[in-house]
Amino acid sequence: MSTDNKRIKSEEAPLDSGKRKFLSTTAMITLAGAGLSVGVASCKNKENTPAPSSGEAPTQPAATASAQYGEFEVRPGQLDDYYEFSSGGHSGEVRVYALPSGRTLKRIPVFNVDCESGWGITNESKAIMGTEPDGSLRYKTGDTHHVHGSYADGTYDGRYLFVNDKIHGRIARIRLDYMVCDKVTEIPNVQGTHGIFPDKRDPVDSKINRTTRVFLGQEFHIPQPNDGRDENDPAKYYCVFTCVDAETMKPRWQCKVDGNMDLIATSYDGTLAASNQYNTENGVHYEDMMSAERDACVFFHIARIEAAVKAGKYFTIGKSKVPVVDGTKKANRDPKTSLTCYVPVPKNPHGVNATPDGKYFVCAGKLSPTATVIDLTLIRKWFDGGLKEPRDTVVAEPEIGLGPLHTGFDGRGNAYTTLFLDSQIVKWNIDKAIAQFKGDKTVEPVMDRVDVHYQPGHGFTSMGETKEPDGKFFISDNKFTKDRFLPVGPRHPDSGQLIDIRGDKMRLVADHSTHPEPHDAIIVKRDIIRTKQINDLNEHPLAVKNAKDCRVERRGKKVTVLLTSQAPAFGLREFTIKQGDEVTLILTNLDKVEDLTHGFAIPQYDINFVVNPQQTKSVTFKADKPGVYWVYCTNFCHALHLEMRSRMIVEKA
Ligand code: CUK
Ligand code: CUA
Ligand code: CA
Repeated sequence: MSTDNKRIKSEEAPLDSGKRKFLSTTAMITLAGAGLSVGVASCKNKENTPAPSSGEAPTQPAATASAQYGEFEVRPGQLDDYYEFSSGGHSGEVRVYALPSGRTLKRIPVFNVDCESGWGITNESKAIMGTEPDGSLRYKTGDTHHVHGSYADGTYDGRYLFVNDKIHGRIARIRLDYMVCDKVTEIPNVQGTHGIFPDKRDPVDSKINRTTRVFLGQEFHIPQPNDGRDENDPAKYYCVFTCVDAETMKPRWQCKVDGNMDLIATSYDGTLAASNQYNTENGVHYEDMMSAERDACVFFHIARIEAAVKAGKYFTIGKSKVPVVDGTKKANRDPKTSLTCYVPVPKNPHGVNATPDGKYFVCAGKLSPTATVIDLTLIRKWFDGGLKEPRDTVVAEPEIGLGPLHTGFDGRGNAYTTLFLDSQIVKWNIDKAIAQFKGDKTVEPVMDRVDVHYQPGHGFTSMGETKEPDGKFFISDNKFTKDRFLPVGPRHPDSGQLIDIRGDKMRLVADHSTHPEPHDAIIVKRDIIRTKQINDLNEHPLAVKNAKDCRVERRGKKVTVLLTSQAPAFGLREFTIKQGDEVTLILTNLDKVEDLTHGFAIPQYDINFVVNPQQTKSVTFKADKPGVYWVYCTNFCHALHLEMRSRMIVEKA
C-alpha cells in the first residue's frame, strides 16, 4: 500500500489546516528557510507569557514549590534514580546528568581539550586522542552526536559508552568504571561520521550475547580515495558503512552504499543494522538532497557481509587496508545473496530507532509528516527471497506531525516522536498504526501531544533502547529555548525537558538547562553503573609509588621529574632543571582518600591537570623560559591547599 494519495500540492497552505499533510518539495524549501523562523515565532502562542524583547528577564513568576511536580523532587542529600549520558555536540565532550533532578554530574572530555581534568594536556590523554609526529594533538575539535552503551542480554552492561565525532570521522569509547575516554579511532575513507550504534549480540556466534561491534554511518559523500582525484565529479563520490571491533576499536570492514547514511539502529538478535538515508539523490546542494519524494532506510545483513570479507570478496581504498565490500544495488541484484536492502522511506528521513520488543525499526520522516514502521521479520523474509519489494516490509506509516526527528518507546507498545517544526512530542501507538495502514479507518494511532519549548531534536525514554524500558520518563532535548531561562546574551542555553509518560497523557514536569548542544542521550538505571572511586596505583607503568622515590633524573638534555602528591605537599619542595631541557614530569597522587584530588599547574608553561587518588599522569614540555615557577595545586584538597606548592627552578643556559 502506498501513501501517495495523501500528498497535497504545495499551493495548499501547508502550515494551516492542512499542516499535517505531506509537504511537497517546494513547500519544504520555504519551510527549511523562512518556515523555521515561522516555527520559532509561533512558539509564542503556546505560553501566555510575552517573549522578552532583548536581554531583559522574562516576566514569569519566580519559582515556587509546586505540589504537581513535587513527586519528582530530589531533595538535598537524596540521590537520583537514573544516569543520563548525553552527547555535547560541538563541544566535543560527553555529559553525565542525573535524573529526574537534572543535576549535572560530570563532563567527560573526549575530542576536546579540557583543563579541568588535563585532557589533551597530559601525555596519557594525548596518546589516546592521537598525536602528530612532533607530539602535538592531531585534532583539538570534535562534534559528538550519539552516545550509546555496550549491551549484554539486550540491556546495558555498564562497561562502555561509545560516541561519534562527526567532524573528523572518529569514534571514541568511554570506560564507565572511571567514566573516562580510553580509546579514540580515526576511521579511514569517511567524512561526517554521524550515526553510530553497538550491536546487541553477535550475528555469527549465537553464544556471544553482548556487544562486539560498533557500526558507523557516513553522512558526507567524498571521492574515494579522497586524495585530490574526482573533486569535480560528484557522481563518483560515495559513502561507506563501517564496522569497528568494540574491544580493539579497530575498523573490521566497510561496506560501500548507494546514497548517504545518517543514524544507525541494530536488531536485538544481532543480525541486522540499518541506517536512514536522506540523500539517496547523491545531491551536492540541499535542493538536490530533497528532490526525491522518497529516500531510504538501508539494511545491512551483517553475517553475509562478514562471510564476503572472509571469502576475500572485497576491495580496499587508497592506502587504507580495511576491507570494503560492495553493498550497492547494482552489485546486489539477488535478495538471497544481497548484502543490503534499501527500503524506500519518505522524505529526507531523520533517525531510525529499534522498538524494545525487537520487532520493528521506526524511521522519522523529517520532511514528511510521517513515521515509517519497518517489520524486521519481513526484512529477513526479503533477504531469504520470500518478498518481492523492499517497500513491502513497511507495515505502518502514520501521519504524526511536522518535522518528525527521533523516536523513543515505553515498552507498552507506544512510540514518542519529537516534532521539530511543531515543537511537540507526539505519542502514538504502533499496533494502531499498523491496523490503520492495513485499511482500518476507524483507528487513530495518535494518542496525545504535548508542547515542548522549542524545536526538539532527540527524544528518548528511560531504558528505552534496551529490551527492558520502564516507561517512566521521556527527555526532549530542545534546540531553542528563547524565553524559558534567564537570558545570558545572544546564545541561549539548550534544554532537556522531562516528561512523565507513565499515564495516558504526557506531563511536562521539568525544564533542565543544558550547555549547547545535546543531541542523543541514553537514560540508564543507576544500579547498572558501578564506578571505581579510587584509581589502581599499578595501572600506570610509571607510577611513583613512594614519596621517597621523588627525584630528577637526567639523560643528556632529557630530564624526568618523578613527583608525588599527598595532602598538603608535593614530594619535592623544589626541583631544578636547565633551560633547553626536554622535561617529562610524572606525578602520582599517593592519597587514598575518596575524592581527594590534587591539581598541578605550572605558570607560563601552560600546564594544568589533576590527579585523582592513586592516579598517575605525566606531561612533557620544553624548559624554554628560565626563572622561578611556583607549581601549585589547583584543586582545593586540604586546609593547606593554598600552601601546597613546589618551586620549579629553570636555570639559565
Ligand atoms: S542528529 Cu542531532 S537532533 Cu546528529 Cu542525532 Cu537528530
Ligand atoms: Cu592539593 Cu590542593
Ligand atoms: Ca532526499
